[in-house]
Amino acid sequence: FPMATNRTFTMIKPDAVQENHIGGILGMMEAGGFRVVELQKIALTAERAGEFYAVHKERPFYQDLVKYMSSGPIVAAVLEKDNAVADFRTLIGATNPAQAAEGTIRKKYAKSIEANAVHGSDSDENAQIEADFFFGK
Ligand code: DGI
Repeated sequence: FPMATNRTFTMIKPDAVQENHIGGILGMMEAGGFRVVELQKIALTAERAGEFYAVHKERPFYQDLVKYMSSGPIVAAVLEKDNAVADFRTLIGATNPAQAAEGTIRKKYAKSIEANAVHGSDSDENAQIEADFFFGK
């Protein structure tokens, strides 16, 4: 999938989809200056979720994370904005919602460090890998 430094990859995670927050979350992304380039609602099998989070394989929370991310459909998207990766990390806020800043997506929608509403790529390189994972080479 064609990525560049002005693109990032995101997912709206299962609990946020289940609780009808797709529109609210996409709205915060658009209000934050991001344009939706690609969008797909899809259910991940445990195997696919495990593959997506393979970098966390050795972490104690890996099994729980895989189970959670395959517990219901997610929404995957490619977003476009100048300085996309860094600006999007700012918009979503800290991994742990207890530490997420006011006005961030996780502050508003995350329920716990695991069910934290959204994913955002942490580098241009990973944004490319993650976009390819859902939207193909
Ligand atoms: O890039 P982030 O999503 O902000 O955070 P990360 O790459 O460090 O971790 C990926 C996901 O793994 C995170 O969104 C939620 C989950 N996670 C991270 N740390 C913990 C965790 N889940 C649990 N249960 N406990 C943790 O300490």
